[in-house]
Amino acid sequence: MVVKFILPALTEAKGIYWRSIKYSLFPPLGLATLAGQLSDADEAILEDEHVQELNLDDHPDIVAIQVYITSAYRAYAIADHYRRNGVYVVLGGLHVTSMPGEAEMHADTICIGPGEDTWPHFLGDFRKGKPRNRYFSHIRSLDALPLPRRDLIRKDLYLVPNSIVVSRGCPHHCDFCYKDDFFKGGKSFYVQHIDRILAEIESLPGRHLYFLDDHLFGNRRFAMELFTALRGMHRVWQAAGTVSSLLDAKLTETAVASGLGSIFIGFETLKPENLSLHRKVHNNRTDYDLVIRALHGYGVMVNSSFVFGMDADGPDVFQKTVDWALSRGLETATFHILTPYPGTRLYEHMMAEGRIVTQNWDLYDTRHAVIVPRGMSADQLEEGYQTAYRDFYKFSSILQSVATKESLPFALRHFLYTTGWKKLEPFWEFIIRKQHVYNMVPLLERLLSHR
Ligand code: B12
Ligand code: SF4
Repeated sequence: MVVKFILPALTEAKGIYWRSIKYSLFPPLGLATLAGQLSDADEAILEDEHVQELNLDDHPDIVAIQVYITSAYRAYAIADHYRRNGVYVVLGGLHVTSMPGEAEMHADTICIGPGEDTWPHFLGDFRKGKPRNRYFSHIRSLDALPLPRRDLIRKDLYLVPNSIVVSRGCPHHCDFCYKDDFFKGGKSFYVQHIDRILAEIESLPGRHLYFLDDHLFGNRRFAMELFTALRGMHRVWQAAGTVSSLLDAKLTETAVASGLGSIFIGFETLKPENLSLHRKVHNNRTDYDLVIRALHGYGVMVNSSFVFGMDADGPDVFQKTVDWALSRGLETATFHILTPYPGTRLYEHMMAEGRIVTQNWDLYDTRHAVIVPRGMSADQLEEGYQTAYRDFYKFSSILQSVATKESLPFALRHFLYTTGWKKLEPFWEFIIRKQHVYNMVPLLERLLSHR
């Protein structure tokens, strides 16, 4: 049986915000994970539209498509095309889970929730000639999961082929997050066995790892065990954690000793009232400085993330946030406009208040105001968002931020990391076109391991 896995391009990948490096970072790990569950007799094909042209003229037995909210329309068009040609189409992923009624109009089968149990269940039924229209995920365990089929991934097309996920979900319940809806009907935070993780890591070449887990530090015992085991493996790695978890000195020190080079933190907002409004209770505003100082003290770079347009935000939020981030020497920042994803509590809440202005999913890319904000107009919100990006990544701003670093090597590293990420677009374009992006990994490793 021939099974084709497709990751359709996000809207942005075809539009004015296209940044080739952003979409040449991570391979389609979710689909490679599903491919790992095929039998040896099956043939698997994996195509990622962010980095390659799709071949839509083939006729596999099954096409399995991953649907994100901002790739939904593209995914549906691909699905419709294959179905017209008589190919069996299965859709799954985040958007299918939050909008099953919409997705099933474009599929023979939809899978709701994580795919580790629904996908093999579907495959078994398909082989018997009796596939169902819908599969719901109930069993939440990663214990018997085969390794992802990394051989299907064109390693040369990605800067971070060594991305890895060792848990699913998160112990928290922020009201704007996809996770409570996605994992409903079962556990919403679970981890893999350490031995299984180490075996996967052993199989990854080079030193760099990027843990794509929502919250790698979310289960302290597990994280301690993992970081301790990683210590002897000479790796350098990046991941995401929360403010409160990273204040745990023992845990963070163990992470650093095992190769932590930079950490993604969702600070989201500088206003405590916004934090409690959105149930981001594990972020204590008074801890922000403490955690940044501690991480910089260990030589760990901070990739920060902020959301604009929460109810307590006024038109001054953009400048204040940028000024604060620069004064704290944060190495990178991503900014987002508050976006209520269907299925979240935020979505229900905004719907009930009549504040959702469009259901054009292409606009749910966190760059557009799809809600009526409280403290400013939608135009102010979109303009402020653009200004924040421009102001944070101006050369003068980068130098201001770099100047907060206490030693020359840290200042130099900060400069190279930030400019490399945001100021070298033509360079990345060239490297990606020539298919040399993977050759840049040693440089990234050096930047991350330099303390
Ligand atoms: C890597 C990543 C990216 C990469 C995507 C590259 C890629 N190859 O996928 C990049 C950097 C490009 C990216 C961009 C964005 N991202 Co992003 N990203 C992630 C991240 C951190 C990891 C994805 C991953 O690999 N997960 C691990 C694998 C194992 O899980 P999975 O892919 O979901 O697959 C499983 C299931 O979904 C299911 N499944 C999936 N497909 C299918 C298909 C079938 C047939 C079946 C049966 C099952 C199935 O089975 C798989 C195994 O369980 C997630 C967070 C997360 N934890 O998932 C956010 C996340 C997906 N991103 C998110 C967002 C908001 C964005 C941005 C909009 C942010 C921004 N403004 O920049 C942009 C998109 C820009 C745009 N215009 O659309 C949100 C999505 C919200 C939503 N409801 O869609 C998430 C959930 C983060 C969050 N916590 O809010 N992102
Ligand atoms: S901490 Fe992050 S992953 Fe966890 S619920 Fe909040 S936003 Fe989602």
